[in-house]
Order: sequence, then structure tokens, then C-alpha cells
Amino acid sequence: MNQPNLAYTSDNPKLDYRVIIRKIFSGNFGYIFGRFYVCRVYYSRYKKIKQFLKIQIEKTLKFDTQILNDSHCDIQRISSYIHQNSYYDQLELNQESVTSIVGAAKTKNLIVPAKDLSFKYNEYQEKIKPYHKIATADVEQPLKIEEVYKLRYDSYLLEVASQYLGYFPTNCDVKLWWSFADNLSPEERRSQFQTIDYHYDIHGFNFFYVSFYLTDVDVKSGAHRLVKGSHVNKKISMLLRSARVPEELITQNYSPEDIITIEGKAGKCFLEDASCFHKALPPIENDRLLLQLRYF
Ligand SMILES: O=C(O)CCC(=O)C(=O)O
Ligand SMILES: [Fe+2]
Repeated sequence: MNQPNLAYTSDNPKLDYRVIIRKIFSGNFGYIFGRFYVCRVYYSRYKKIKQFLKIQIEKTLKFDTQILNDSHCDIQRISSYIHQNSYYDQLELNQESVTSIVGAAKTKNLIVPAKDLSFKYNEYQEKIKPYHKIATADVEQPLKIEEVYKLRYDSYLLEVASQYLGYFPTNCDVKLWWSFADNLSPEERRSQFQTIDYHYDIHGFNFFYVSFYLTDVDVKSGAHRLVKGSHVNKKISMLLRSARVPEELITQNYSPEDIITIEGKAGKCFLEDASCFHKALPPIENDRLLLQLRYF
């Protein structure tokens, strides 16, 4: 069975000093330094200078955008909004792209690495659910879906990501997954790496996430919740401990107005500096399909 890649998994329930020490010895310095805002700023400057000397980046593949900007806010303003608030959620994916990605996610193979299972979406209700407790299932090889591939190289998203990061992100990890509506226990969900607890991500030295709801999402169907401004506003103790924290730590340290729950129809797109505290609400009424692009 393929073990999920834990290299940058801030959601790893066993995250502790042993994990950190192991990462230092394996040369995974991004995991150590990527949590400190100041290191991310200097890393961006270093990348910008390095890229200035490497002109071929301009030749990178780019596709016409599939994104609609509801507020017509320009890229620079979106980027400064995220620098202040950790997120921006006034974008939308066009409906044709939504339909094709959902269609593909319903016909392609789904995999559950934690359980070594593989099945199709329409097999879940009758053949899988009665026998297995499944929290989430990844769509296999999402980049093979044409619209997903084009989104990874979407000209608009690349421009926003570059503006935010301060350098052109040559790398992008792409994940497309179903979160099933059910009444699994929190422990069962955690054991399958469902990120139902507040945590911040450390996806390398610097990183920027773009997410798309491909099903209608509300608090009962897997809404994403984040703490506005917490990508910079974290106590030093939060930076030196596990990236995953108990709910009480968030309620004690941040004001309720800063807790943002993102709900929206299929097609809603939100941008996030995922070093803010965030989590997924467990879906209990409807399944959620989410596409996530992690630029770094
Ligand atoms: O599923 C979500 O809304 C959150 C996902 C998440 O925390 C992550 O991928 O790091
Ligand atoms: Fe996360």
C-alpha cells in the first residue's frame, strides 16, 4: 500500500518534536522554517532574485483563465487583501468547467490510502459504505482531467499566486477529493487524515493555496473554516509546537469575528495563505468535492 506522503502534512496527528527532529535529519528544512512568516518573506525574495536570472520561466505553459472575478478586484488588491486577511473568496470557476470536473470525479477511480481501498463514486453508497468507514477518497491522477490540468496552469491563478508569493511558483501539488457525508467519529476521521481540527499547513518554504468547491457547500456539507489574519498573527508557542491545535486554543486566542466559514455554490473559488489556522467541518448532510491547488 502507498503510504500518504507525510513530508509536509501538518495534519499528521503524531506531529511532535520527534517528527521535527526526523525532518531536520532528512534535510526537510522547508517544514522547519516554512512556519515562520519572516523566513517565508526572505525565501520569496531569494526566489525572486533567482528567477530574475532565469528568464525561461516566461515560457512556462499557461492557459486562458477559467476563473470569473465577481468583484472585479485587481490582482494587486486581492494579494494585499490576502496578506491582511489570510484569504479571498470572491472568485468563481465557470460552470462548464465545474460540470466536467464533477463528471470526471464521478467516473474516475477513487482511492483511500489509509484503508488501501479503491472504488468508483457510484459504488460508494451500496458497495462501500455498508462495510467500511470512509471519511474521504482522492480522485486518482486529477491532472489527467483536462480542466484540472488547465486550472493548474491558469494564467490568472498563476498571476495571483506570483503576486502573492513574490516569485513565480514553478511547482503545484494538485488534489481532488470527495468528503463523504456520514456520522463517523472524530477519531475515525483523524485516522484517515481528514483535517477536522484547526491546524496550519507548512507546504515547503512558502506556499499559496487555491481551492474550489465543486458541490454546494454549507456548514453541514464540509465548509472550510479559517482564522482570519492568523497566517501572521500566531503566538511563538504556536510556532514551536505541533501545527495542529485544540479548538480551545483558537477560541482563547482569537476573536469570534475572525473565525470565517466559507460557504458557497458549486464553483466557488477561494484563495488562502494556508499558514493561517483552518479546518474542514465534517460533512453530515451532503458529500463535498474539493479541488485544491497548492502553489509553491
Ligand atoms: O478540507 C478542507 O477544507 C481543508 C483541507 C486542509 O486543511 C488541507 O488540505 O490542508
Ligand atoms: Fe490544511
